[in-house]
Amino acid sequence: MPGDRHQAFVALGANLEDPVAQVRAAGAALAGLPESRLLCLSSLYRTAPVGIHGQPDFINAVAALATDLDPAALLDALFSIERRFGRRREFHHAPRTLDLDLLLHDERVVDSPHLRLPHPRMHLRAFVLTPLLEIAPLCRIPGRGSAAAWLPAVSLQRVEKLPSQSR
Ligand code: PH2
Ligand code: MG
Ligand code: MG
Repeated sequence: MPGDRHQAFVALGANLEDPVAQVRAAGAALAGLPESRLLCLSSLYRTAPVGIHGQPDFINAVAALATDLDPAALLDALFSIERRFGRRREFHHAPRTLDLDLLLHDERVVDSPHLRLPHPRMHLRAFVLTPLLEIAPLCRIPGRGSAAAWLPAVSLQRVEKLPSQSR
């Protein structure tokens, strides 16, 4: 089967221009990644912005992929989807039509200027942990242990699951 070499998790986020539609369409785009299969897409969540002020709520989700792509190739493919969705990198944390973040690639630990794995802030973000744990309740983050153990630390971050008809 294509994509059976590795398992990867990707965070999806958007807070501009009908973000629910953006995240749904991004899920479909992930299903079209080369040498990969979309295993699962979480529910969509409406979430309060974290680390930034004065921006609209985000819509977030997490996808599980089986992939033959190495982390660098997968990251390139994610950037090219972001570009297709009109993402412009105006400034750090600018509002975005679509943000795709590589969270985990097997149990790999990578610390390069272009890519850090696991994603260095994933364990501190309810908008990542909640959808991740929905689809992978036993997920472990290399160097940080069980993802579920970090949830109490982020319980003040607002995360609201959208009813399935609006997904
Ligand atoms: N992404 C960020 C910063 N803050 N907050 C929420 N709720 N959702 C995000 O996707 C998000 C954020 C940087 O990429
Ligand atoms: Mg991000
Ligand atoms: Mg990003």
